[in-house]
Amino acid sequence: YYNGFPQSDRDEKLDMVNVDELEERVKQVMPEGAYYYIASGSENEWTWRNNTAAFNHYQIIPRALTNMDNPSTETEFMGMKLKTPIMISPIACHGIAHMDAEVATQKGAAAAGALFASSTYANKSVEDIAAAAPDAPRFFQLYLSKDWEFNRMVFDAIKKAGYKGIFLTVDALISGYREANLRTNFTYPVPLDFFTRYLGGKGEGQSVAQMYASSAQKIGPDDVRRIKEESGLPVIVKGVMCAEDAYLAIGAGADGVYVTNHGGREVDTAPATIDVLPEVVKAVNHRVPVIFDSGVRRGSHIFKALAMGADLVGIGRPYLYGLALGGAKGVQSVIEELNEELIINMQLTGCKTIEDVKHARIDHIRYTA
Ligand code: FNR
Ligand code: LAC
Repeated sequence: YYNGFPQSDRDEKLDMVNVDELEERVKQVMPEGAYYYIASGSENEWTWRNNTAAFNHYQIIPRALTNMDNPSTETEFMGMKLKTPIMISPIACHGIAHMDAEVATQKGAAAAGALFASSTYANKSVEDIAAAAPDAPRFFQLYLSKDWEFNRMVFDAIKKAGYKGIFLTVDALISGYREANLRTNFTYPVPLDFFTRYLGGKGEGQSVAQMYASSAQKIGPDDVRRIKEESGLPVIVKGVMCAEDAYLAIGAGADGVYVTNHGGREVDTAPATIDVLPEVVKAVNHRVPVIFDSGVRRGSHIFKALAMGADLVGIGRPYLYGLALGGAKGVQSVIEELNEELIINMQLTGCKTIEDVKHARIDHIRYTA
């Protein structure tokens, strides 16, 4: 419990047939406000739902007679060796799921050999997160503050904590219209470290709107340049949904482009991310790495995103459910479940390596007449 808010203290591997079933299991054990903060989208939730459904717009072409077995999901990203191309997307306030919050998530991601990204609005400090897995690959997701003293303090803290780069989130400078949070009057029940440490204020009791208000709403290419200069870290722009923003990001010196619609929590009726991935990949034209997320619930979804141009594929909600149900081992279980499904798809398409997957054939669905 934190201040009367119930938190899981579990640390156990999870049995599951698929990751989707975890959502229902979490609903049984998590306070309503916290559950619907996670399991909801903006406005009519069209994008939230279609992020997953849209994967059916693309077909994996099976391959046989390939003389291939024992596929491997090992991959490399910006010099970091990973056991899987599955990445932990940044999510605020892991303390609504587990008492060890981002420390447990980092442990689970490290055990699965996956890149972990912690949110500006984490409960645990970047120092505690790093101490949980000192040598593990880790990125920091930045909500740029209006206060550049805050920004500089963050850059200093994350560099000292061994973070390898920054995901600069540009698509959520205010919250989408999320009715679930209004109905439950959701506020963060567990203090957010950077609020407590740098921004003043207690941390808990912040509403999502207040949290966003503390960050900058006005953001542009010059900010990308300035963050790169002042942090000295690679900067990947998170929230690119069109060619125009890919050109702007790369033109500003971005070291990568992260295609996402924030899991359907921002602009409702924005396209599913898988449907815009081809446009962005074409615009990027192999100049920098591409990261993809939103709606990923199957190994086949990961396969498709990789084959359509992504270098890493992030998951959000599923690992938070794993955290709530099983702590660090629960997070590891979710990543490994999806990785197992990816391996099956690799075997059945003759893809021995992730490089092979990146060259696999995907057809836009043949609509029956
Ligand atoms: C998020 N996301 C997010 N993104 C970000 O850049 N900073 C953040 O603090 C958060 N916080 C956050 C909280 C919750 C509860 C959710 C569900 C999502 C977005 C996240 O990084 C990612 O883009 C989506 O979660 C991916 O979609 P799926 O996999 O959750 O469908
Ligand atoms: C959200 C913010 C924290 O989506 O990005 O809730």
